Amino acid sequence: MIRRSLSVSLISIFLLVIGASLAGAADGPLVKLAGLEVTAIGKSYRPDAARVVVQQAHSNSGGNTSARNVGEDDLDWKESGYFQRNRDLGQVFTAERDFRLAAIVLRTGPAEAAVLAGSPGAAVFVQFFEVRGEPRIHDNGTPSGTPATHGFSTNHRCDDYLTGVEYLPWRLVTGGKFPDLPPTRDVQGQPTGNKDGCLAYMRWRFVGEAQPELVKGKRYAFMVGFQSPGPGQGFTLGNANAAGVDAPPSLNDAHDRYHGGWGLRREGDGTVPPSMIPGLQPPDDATKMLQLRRESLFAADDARFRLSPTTVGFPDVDTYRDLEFYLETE
Ligand SMILES: [Ca+2]
Repeated sequence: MIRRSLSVSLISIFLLVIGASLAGAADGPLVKLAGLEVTAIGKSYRPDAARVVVQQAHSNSGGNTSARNVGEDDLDWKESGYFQRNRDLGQVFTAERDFRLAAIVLRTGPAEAAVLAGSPGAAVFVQFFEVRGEPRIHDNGTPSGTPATHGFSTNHRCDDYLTGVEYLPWRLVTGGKFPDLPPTRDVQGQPTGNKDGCLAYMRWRFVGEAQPELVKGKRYAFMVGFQSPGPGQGFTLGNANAAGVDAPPSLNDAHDRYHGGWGLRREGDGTVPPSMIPGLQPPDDATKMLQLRRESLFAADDARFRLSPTTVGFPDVDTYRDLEFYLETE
């Protein structure tokens, strides 16, 4: 299991090593389309072999892999020195044949943060990217059995990340609302005890022109999130994560559940690494507060959707992660 054990000096060294230039804006058209409809389809889902072209059908039994978008006054302070960043989540996949994508089936996560109180009815989007290049694991060379260099995990895999690929913004599909799943936490952030929103399948369906035509052999990515900030907007996605595995870095070993892609995120304004000012409370200094808040909120308008996704995290848990997902044709 990944354990957060903070070591500020090690983090500083790591930050110097990886530099601050991993995240950036990506060129490419950003076609905006309405035509997203999101529905909850129950706790069981049997993929129809005639309609499902690509799938990763496994979710871990624990963990909160969260997408969220809250306003600046609702950001959650972490004692390690930052406001928890707003985040979109996604997945790279490979089109195994030419097809027109009608829907993505996703599953909420198993644990308590599956559906936060502000999620049902909130406007959501799906963004598509074309993915160019060949992924290479930037292996920091941390020996197996020793902690990640940044100190955020006891696992050696968690300071790796991917290079060698570009994510070109392609289409942004809006018009959907998060489905009416019962919240697993209430407006105060306390558990409701209702598990109906955990491990629940959702179909994110595209209507008409919003259905992308995908080309055999090409890599793409989809990313989902809340369009605008709002209180209590957060949900988790079920996924298979091999970041905690004690094995050499690999994107296609037996621990990886889907060799055609990997997990992705977009966090805050994209600053990598994020600024951190450890403390029980946020700093008093207004300038520092402004900076910390700005880094944790999404950029306005198109700047957010033009920000390149990344696998880099603290720890990096996306490189070795695949969402549970099913790509359906009509
Ligand atoms: Ca994978």
